[in-house]
Amino acid sequence: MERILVLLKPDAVQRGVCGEIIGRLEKRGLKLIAMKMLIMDRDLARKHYAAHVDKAFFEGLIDFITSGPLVALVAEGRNAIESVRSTMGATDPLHASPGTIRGDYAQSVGQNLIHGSDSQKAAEAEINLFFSTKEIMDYQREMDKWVIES
Ligand code: IDP
Ligand code: MG
Repeated sequence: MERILVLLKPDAVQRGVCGEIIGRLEKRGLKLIAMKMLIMDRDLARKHYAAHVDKAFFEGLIDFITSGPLVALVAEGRNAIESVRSTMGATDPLHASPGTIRGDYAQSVGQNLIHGSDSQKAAEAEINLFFSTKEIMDYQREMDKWVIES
C-alpha cells in the first residue's frame, strides 16, 4: 500500500480546520497510520523543503511553516499520493477547483493549509523526517474491503 506524509500547516491549526481536513481524507477512504502535533524547527523545515531552496519564496516558506504548531500525519491507501493531492487541489488556491481543500478554504499560495508528498520517493524521505518506525501503526481496518476493490 502506498503512503504519503501530510502536514496540516500552521494556518490550518490557527483557523480550526484540521478536523475538517482530516475528515475529508478519512472519508476519501485513506487510512491514518501516524499522527502528531509539533512545531517544526528551521533545520527540519529546510530539510523538508530542500527541493525549493533556490526559489524566491523559500525563506518566507520556512518562516511560515515554523511559525506555530502543525499536525503531521501519514496516510495509507492504494494510490494514496494521487488521492491526497487531488483532494488538496492546486498549489495556488486561486486555481484550485471548488470541492478541493484549497479550493474551498484557502486564498493565498503561501497559506494553502496542507502539504502532501508528491512522489513515493519524496513520501519515504518525508515520513522518515517526521516519524520513527514505532510511531507508524500497523493495523487492519475492517472497512477497507468496502473501500479498496480486490
Ligand atoms: P505543493 O504544496 O502543492 O506540493 P510546491 O510547489 O511543492 O506545492 O510548493 C511548496 C509550498 O511552497 C506550497 O504549498 C506553497 O505553500 C509554497 N509556494 C509554492 N509556490 C509559491 C509561490 O509562488 N509563492 C509563495 N509560496 C509558494
Ligand atoms: Mg510539494
